[in-house]
Amino acid sequence: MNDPVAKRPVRPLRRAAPWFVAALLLATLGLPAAAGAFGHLPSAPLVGYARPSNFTTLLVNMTDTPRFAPQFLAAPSGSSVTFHLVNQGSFVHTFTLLAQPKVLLNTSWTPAQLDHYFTENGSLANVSVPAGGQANQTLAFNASTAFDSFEFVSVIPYQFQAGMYGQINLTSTAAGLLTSENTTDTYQFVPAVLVANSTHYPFNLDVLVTNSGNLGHTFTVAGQTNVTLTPATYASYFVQHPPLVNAAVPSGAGSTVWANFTVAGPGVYQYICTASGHLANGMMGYLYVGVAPPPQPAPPSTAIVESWVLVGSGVLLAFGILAAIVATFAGRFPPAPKDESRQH
Ligand SMILES: [Cu+2]
Repeated sequence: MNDPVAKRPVRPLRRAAPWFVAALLLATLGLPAAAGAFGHLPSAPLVGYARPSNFTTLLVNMTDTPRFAPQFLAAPSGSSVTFHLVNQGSFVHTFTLLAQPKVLLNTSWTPAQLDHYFTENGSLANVSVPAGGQANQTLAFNASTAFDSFEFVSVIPYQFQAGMYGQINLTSTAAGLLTSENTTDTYQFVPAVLVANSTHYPFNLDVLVTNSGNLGHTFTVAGQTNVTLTPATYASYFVQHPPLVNAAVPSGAGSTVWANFTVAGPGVYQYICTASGHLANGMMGYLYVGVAPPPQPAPPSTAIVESWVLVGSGVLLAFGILAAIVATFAGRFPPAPKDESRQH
């Protein structure tokens, strides 16, 4: 048998493989850090600016209670809105959207009176969804609908009368009038600073409040500007000055509530959670309307960690490439052990 080392084909890629694997592993370690950094990049007020694109999809569940869930929807005017209708019940329901803005139908009407209204006034949409079924209805709301609210009802006899109605609020296309807020089990609003700017007053502000923990909370906004509420004073204050909105955030992770309210004028509005003991634990924030918020501390940056990881990956990768090149031109390094049992 000839010298097995000389005969063995050089496999530069296999030789370099450990370096590539190491580089890949290190790069993989770096990716979550990078993703985390991106997730935290916007400082607190900017999180509130998260807006739907020009194409908004709104999920509307239909139940046998009978209810629309959620009951209140919001979308920017000047956008194309797709209502994704899901009938979760075992009865047929309709999504019948009024053509007239700012009109609320009378729940004491008979089914015949309700039908008569739509015969006379038409509708923007009238979709019947069978039990367990789904449907999509897309409508374009042009910019002139800003600050309009359209009611939708189910026209199946006695469903509207029993409470199956809701509203879609069209916000302005101006930034900041549709915003979002989260509640946590550590008694925090995230962000604790909301910013809204409007070209006119009063205006409607729609805040989607999402429960990021499990505890129930409230999103309660003081009715006056520049008021500082404390655990000892807020209850009596709200008796004197009703809050702009007092939205109950249901318990359970991921539950949501729309806090839709009207802001009369610019200023700083404090918002708090009125659940017992939560404000005492610091559960409050400030809504800056037409007023610049104080500068926010920069979020802790993971950029240094990332660049080290990326440089490390690069170095390992370079070693791998170098090993491959060396192996290609110089054969195996180091030489294979001369172990006869491993030859074939
Ligand atoms: Cu709370």
